[in-house]
Amino acid sequence: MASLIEEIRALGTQALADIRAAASLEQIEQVRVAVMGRKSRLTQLMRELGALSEDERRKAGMVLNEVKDAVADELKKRRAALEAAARAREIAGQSVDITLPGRARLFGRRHPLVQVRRQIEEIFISMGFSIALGPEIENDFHNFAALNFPDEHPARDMQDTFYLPGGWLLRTHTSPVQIRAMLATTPPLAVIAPGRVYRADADVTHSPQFHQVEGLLVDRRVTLGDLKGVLEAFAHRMFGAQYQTRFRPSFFPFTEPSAEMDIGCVICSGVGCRVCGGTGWLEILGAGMVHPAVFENVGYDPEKWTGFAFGMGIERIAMLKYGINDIRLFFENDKRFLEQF
Ligand code: FA5
Repeated sequence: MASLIEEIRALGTQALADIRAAASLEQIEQVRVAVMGRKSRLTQLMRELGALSEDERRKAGMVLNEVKDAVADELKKRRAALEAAARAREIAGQSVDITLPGRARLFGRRHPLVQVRRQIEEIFISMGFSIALGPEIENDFHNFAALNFPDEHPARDMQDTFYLPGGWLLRTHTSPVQIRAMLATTPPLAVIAPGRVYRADADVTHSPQFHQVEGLLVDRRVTLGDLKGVLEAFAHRMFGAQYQTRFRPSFFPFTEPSAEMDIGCVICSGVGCRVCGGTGWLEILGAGMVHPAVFENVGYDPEKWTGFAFGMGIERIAMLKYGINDIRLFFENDKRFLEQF
């Protein structure tokens, strides 16, 4: 009998040691089965109690119950401790390392032509011009006739027109927006018209589809001096005040007199290089005083109203500003090119 109680106590001591030594939830479950399971020695001893005398059964039963309670208690404590440790490890594994450098985000950019167009718009808007728009598919009246291009006049050959069926054409310049703006309102007015235009023309500085910005100002007693002042201010803001400008006589059917404006070569600063053909000057736009015939075509009295107009290629301005030598770069969507702006 004494040896039975000793065995029970020894089993208990061993079980408690095994429980404390369990290092994981799996191990603690193995220990539980080993010490309390149906096939364990403790369970077997429980069954064997029946064979003892009543007195012995009571004494041994008491010890057995004590040991079982202690073992169950220890199992519960150890399991709770292991679960807490496992949870702590899981949380530690999930923690955010705030010292890691962030992942760089890729940002898109505005196309260089859009950037230049917006700069041009901002400059003229700051001078009081507003933006006017017109369709890319035009008729002969707006693109040519109202702009004083006579029928069969060779001036039409200056602009290699894409004709469409039904008398339509792809506008060859933004000047038709002048006509639309004047037909839509009464003077005074000051508008710029940015937009896409088309010509059957392609080499390193000419593209079949390109962009222009038109300008038109109509008021009383507008002079060539006003035109020069506005365009010079524009050139200085666009390229920098260090560049000189000059006006050369030119011809457009819709302006009289007509001029082309040059700025000092942005590459060689006027010394003469390949880009400016050795002249030291770069042409940046066409301009002139609105031809009286154009005013008549839109119902404005040329005795009462005067005005100036100008037109420039956005690609050309962008190429000069950024030193780009091939117009096709704007349209190839090569990221290495576009990322530079
Ligand atoms: C005109 O188109 C006139 N409408 C400009 C104007 C407006 C003059 C108002 C007077 C008053 P021009 O054909 O020169 O003019 O074209 C103007 C600019 O467009 C040129 O200086 C050039 O920079 C640009 N350009 C012309 N053709 C192309 C092309 N195929 N590709 C890229 N840019 C072009």
